Amino acid sequence: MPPQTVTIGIVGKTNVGKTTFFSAATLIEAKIENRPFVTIEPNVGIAYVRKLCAHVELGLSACNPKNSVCLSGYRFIPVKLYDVAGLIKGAHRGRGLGNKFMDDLRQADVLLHVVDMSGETDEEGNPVKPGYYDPLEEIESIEYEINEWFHGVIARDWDRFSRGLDTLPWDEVVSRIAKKVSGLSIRREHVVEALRESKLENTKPGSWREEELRLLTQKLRELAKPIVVVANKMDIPEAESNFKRVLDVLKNRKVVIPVSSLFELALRKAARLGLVKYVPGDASFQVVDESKLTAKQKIALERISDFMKKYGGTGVQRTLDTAIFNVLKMIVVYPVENTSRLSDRDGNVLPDAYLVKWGTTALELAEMVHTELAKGFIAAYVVNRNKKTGADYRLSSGDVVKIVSATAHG
Ligand SMILES: Nc1nc2c(ncn2[C@@H]2O[C@H](COP(=O)(O)OP(=O)(O)OP(=O)(O)O)[C@@H](O)[C@H]2O)c(=O)[nH]1
Ligand SMILES: [Mg+2]
Repeated sequence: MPPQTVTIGIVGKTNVGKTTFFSAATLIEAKIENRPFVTIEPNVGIAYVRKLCAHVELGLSACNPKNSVCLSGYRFIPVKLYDVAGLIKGAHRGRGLGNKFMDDLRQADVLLHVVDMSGETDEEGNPVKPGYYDPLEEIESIEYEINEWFHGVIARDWDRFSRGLDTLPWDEVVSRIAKKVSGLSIRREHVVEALRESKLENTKPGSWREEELRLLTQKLRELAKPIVVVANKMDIPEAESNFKRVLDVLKNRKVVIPVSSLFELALRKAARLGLVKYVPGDASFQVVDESKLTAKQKIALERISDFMKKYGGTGVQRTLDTAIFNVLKMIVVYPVENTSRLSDRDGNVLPDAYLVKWGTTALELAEMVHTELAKGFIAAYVVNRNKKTGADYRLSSGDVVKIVSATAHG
């Protein structure tokens, strides 16, 4: 089975720009308004992560992508994006829309926490003057709500569940816990690591106190749903000093990315209308025909251009790429059939780009391409390294791989 599409969840206080970020990344029209709780039902769409295409790295003139897109030499690989309703402080006690809707994010592999860096929305998401509300307070209080949601889901029924575990061998205990939490997209390796970090290995779950269970769920959240902070609305002047302060306070504890979702959305719309040439993630864009722009459009594009010079882009693509490549440490590999043409059987050059976990082996890749291929696995030929490797070879980003198998597939 091809690798499962990675899922990214967008979370945050209400009225901070979550849906604007979602629309910018997916170009799906969704309701955006400057008031709290506009989004109620989740928006689901496809966004893309960007990596230099292997056809460029290998000096080919072009490729024929099938499961992804190639734009100006960059391969864009699809990921699933979820935009849900907003949270406010006290959501776990039922304030605002509560936090039950967060269950829509059970499948998320990573969370983007959108924060209003300008401080122009108060604790409840109501519009106020820029600089009024402290985004640092927002980062902490909303993360607390996310943790409460996560803890609530895992701790539900814990007493009854844990009672039966104390007489079982440790390995079985781990398996039972992994099964209980699997609906939150938590893998067994996350459970093993979280138990280790909470120093709960080889102890009796029935005897864990509330603090111990909390520590475990906190570690599980950090491992299975890591958070990237989206410092949004950086186009508003008041955001800049807030951003510096937030970075200073958080030091290297969190990944924080300066973003203007509003500018990215405007730019992608302008590109769609043919007014500008813009490849998402680029640090600049080109106006196609100056004479076709209205005075208003010119001013808006100039502002956007200045912003991009300052921050190296709008930050939306950078956020998605950071979440997938740096935080989840995923890599891109290209399975092929024909090693001289780097193509599939039909001659499509580098048709598929697979997003896989760092550490994935050649045999695991064979399984993703086709289970039959894996059954008859003989070797993997890594074209870009001109190297024949075995089942245990750990793939590197950009590898173009032909699986040599005794069982022909297809
Ligand atoms: N200046 C500026 N405004 C933004 C930015 N992103 C969003 N906004 C504005 O913020 C307001 C709220 O945007 P939404 O995208 O609806 O916010 P949300 O977080 O989805 O809100 P709810 O669904 O109601 O919780 C709108 O007026 C947007 O235009 C940004 O990067 N810069
Ligand atoms: Mg919304």
